[in-house]
Amino acid sequence: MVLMAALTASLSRADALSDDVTAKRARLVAKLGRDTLFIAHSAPSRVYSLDVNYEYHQDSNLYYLTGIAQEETILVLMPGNTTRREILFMRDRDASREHWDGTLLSPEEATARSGVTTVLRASQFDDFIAAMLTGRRFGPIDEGEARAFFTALANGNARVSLLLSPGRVSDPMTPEQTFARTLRDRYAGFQVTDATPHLVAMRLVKTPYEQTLLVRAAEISAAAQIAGMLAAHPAAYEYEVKAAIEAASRSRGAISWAYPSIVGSGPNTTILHYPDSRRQMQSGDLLLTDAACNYDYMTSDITRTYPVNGHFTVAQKAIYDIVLAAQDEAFKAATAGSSLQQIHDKASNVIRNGLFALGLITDPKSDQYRMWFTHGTSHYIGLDVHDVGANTVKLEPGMAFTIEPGLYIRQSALDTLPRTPENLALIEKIQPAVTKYAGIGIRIEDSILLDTTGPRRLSAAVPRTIPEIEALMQQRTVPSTTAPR
Ligand SMILES: [Mn+2]
Repeated sequence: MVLMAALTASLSRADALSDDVTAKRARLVAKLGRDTLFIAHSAPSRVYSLDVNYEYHQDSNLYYLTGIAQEETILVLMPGNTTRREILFMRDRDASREHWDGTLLSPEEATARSGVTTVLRASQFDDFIAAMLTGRRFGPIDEGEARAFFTALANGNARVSLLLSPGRVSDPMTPEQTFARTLRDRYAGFQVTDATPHLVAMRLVKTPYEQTLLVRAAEISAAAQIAGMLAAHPAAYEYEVKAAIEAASRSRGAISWAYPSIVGSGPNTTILHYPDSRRQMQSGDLLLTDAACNYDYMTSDITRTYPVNGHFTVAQKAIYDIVLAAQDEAFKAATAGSSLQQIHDKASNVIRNGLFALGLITDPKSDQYRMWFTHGTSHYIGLDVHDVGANTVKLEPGMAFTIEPGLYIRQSALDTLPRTPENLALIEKIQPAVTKYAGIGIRIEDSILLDTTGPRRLSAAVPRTIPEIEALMQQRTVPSTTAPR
């Protein structure tokens, strides 16, 4: 019975993935047009050192369209074809390679997972492209099948659509841009177009299947955050909390972290992406944990900040209350028709007034608050933790994002101000408050799914208010000895 039930559950989940990605491709095909050949490549593997690679992570857009996390995978869409509008190129099977690196998907398995029925070998891809871009048949794609594209090519108005979105500004050329140049050099009769805007628009609104994964990713991450809270105590090291968080995620089936866990105590709470986690915590410290998991390629994003001894100081409470109030106000603004920009504006207003009341700025209407609130309030989440989409997009049900105001009081923020007369006057006025609160960094971050009834706080299970946090911290079993380890 139990085995049967498990098998049925895993089969229906595979069906749900296959149905989801098949529907996504159908929507993309409808946007592309019949004169188009669309190509999406998998992510390359990345070397960690010598012959060791980083854990492989599929390109988000390719995963979005296929559900396939295997290297050397290429998806081709030909919307004008009579029947075979979708073709998948998969890495060639190779028994000796599979002995080292793991089993590769068979064509049947690739079809079952992705719903793409035409599966060819990756080694055939170059010949396939040469045939298509010169109007010749290749395997099952003959002249009748591809007539719409071949006609467009002969008329010089075919399109080859790629995911050309720029990488980081510092990257010279993405592999996709290099590929586009090669195609232009070798073949003619088409224009290269960028399909990225279509993918961005589609990825912004999560499908029902994606929403179930997102909810689960947040549930697991919430349990992990609580495990972190229970592992924190004076004399423990930051890495012990990090290990507790990541163990809780992995043991619940998460693939990995959604981003490297940020676990910083004391002055490290003011470093936005603190990477080290080597410090020994002390009574009186705050601990900031920004950590969440990747569950089946869906990410969440949660941050909590709490006192390692279980009790906030008066100064810590003062800053915490501002950030919490900003988050509450932002949450109220997270409705359909609003935008991430508007959410940020609401949160910023609370932050401005709170900082002014504590003497940390002198003008709540100015940009002074940016010395202490050094990032935005929200970003989309999804396949990527900082998922695609602009902050000005009108929010609608199915969109998912974070709400994460934060304040980071650092003496260096004053020390690095240009010594203008205005700044010198500002420094003189706020230095006492900065001294009082220096070293306090607080961020409160939840993962939000906007559904038809309003914003849902997917990470609500993690204590967030001061009484909730202090109550949970009472449940810790703190070691009685604090001998060095
Ligand atoms: Mn975030």
